[in-house]
Amino acid sequence: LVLALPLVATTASAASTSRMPITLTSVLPAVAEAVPSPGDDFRITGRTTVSAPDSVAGQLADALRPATGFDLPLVPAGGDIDLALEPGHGDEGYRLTVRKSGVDLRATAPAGLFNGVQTLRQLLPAAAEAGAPIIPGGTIDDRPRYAYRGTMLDLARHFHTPDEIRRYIDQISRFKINYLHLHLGDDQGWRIEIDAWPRLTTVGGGPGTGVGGDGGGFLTKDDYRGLVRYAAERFVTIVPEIDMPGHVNAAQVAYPELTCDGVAPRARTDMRVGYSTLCVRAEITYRFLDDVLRELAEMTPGPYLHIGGDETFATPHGSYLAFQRRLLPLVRKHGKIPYGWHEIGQSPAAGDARLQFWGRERNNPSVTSAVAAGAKVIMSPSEHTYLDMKYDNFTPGGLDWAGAIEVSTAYGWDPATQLGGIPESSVIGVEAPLWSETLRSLADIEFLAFPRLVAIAEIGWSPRATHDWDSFRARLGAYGPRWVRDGVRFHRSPEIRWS
Ligand code: TNX
Repeated sequence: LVLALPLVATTASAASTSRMPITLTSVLPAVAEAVPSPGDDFRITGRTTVSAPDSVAGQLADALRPATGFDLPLVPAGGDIDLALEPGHGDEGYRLTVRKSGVDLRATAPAGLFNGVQTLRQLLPAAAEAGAPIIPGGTIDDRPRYAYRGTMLDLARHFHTPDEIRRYIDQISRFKINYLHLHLGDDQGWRIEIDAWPRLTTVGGGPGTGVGGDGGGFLTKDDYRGLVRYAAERFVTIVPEIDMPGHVNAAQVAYPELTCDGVAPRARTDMRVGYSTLCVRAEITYRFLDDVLRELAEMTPGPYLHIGGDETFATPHGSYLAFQRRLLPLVRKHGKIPYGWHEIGQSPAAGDARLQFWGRERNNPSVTSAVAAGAKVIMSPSEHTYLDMKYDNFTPGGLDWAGAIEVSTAYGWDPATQLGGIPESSVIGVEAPLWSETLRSLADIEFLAFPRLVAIAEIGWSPRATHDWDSFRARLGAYGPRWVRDGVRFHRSPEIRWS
């Protein structure tokens, strides 16, 4: 009996989980407002038609067909499921109205329709076999808390292919993540083709350029442009990063003239940080930066160029400030807003730059003064958002310098109050970085990103008042079968009851 009891309890709860009905509030990240109307469920049948602007019609079909098993023909307008643009829903918001007679999705911009489609796909069963194709009745009014909801992928420590990046974009965009920051240069490798400096990639992206000497590779300009386009179709903006003045060993192996003594350093495949620096007093450094930033800006439609600026232990403080005084105006000259790790806030030239706060301290004087002078902040506190940290002592791969981060830790913070000394209005969003020292495959990436990235997505999208751990963990547990369906590897966190 003692043994039987827990077994009975487990069976009962598993059964009740799988029967848990999908409701308007089952969505990840939580919607801002939902008014259920139980009598108004819409049933999709073989005769259901859909209408949508071209920019989202394909996505809609992909979302609805597998969940229903029906063909759902597109009609020019007035379909049973009708997507259309209208004013009043903000840059990314939408209204979804579900009645017995049909479903209306309205948004001001295509990005809002896309977000509504992501919601809609979660309101349907995971697959045609998994339940009746019913959309729960009622109305959702949804919009983001923060305009910037990002994740970062480190291509420098280990290269990841365009195919892997596209699959990652598919998955992150389901949770309304709208920025993908690509860390393209570091001590171990350089991953983006620059015409004016070809050895950056022929040498810096060659075979063996990665932690442990495995991997290597780089994005051609065509690869990069293709990724920008693919991401844009999913309303994700690419943010390219070249980390400077530190984290530049691979560039210096390729071009020894970027060191002060002109001597090529040895190629590095270890995980240490903080030993390399560009030569701040050499003019060639700024010709190099001008070329790199110009070519990056030309192929990047998004507003930001990320210039790194972290862990510059080999650059004396005065040199760091002198360097930023030249670098920050170069970014603006090429028409972009400078974005960097929060250390760039030490520079009086930061102006309206974006600072990515990755610290664990609750107060940072140089961030406070940069914000007072016009800078904005993206919150990536490492003890909550670093996707490369282990979940617990048993996690294969990952690092642990910022502590273990289980799902509840990724969920348990507020971007508005995490960092003191700055007004809430200076925080424009959140980002979860994934450094790749220990990662090789897409499965490695997925395992560390999911489910924690979903916690960060909810912290960034959903209103503060909706944040609730018990609600989040129930919705997350119910999402498991969708990752299984999509072949996404994820951490079956013991904190979550997975269905
Ligand atoms: C710190 S966080 C770094 C990276 C490492 C990472 C590993 C930050 C701005 N810099 O160089 O890859 O730790 O977790």
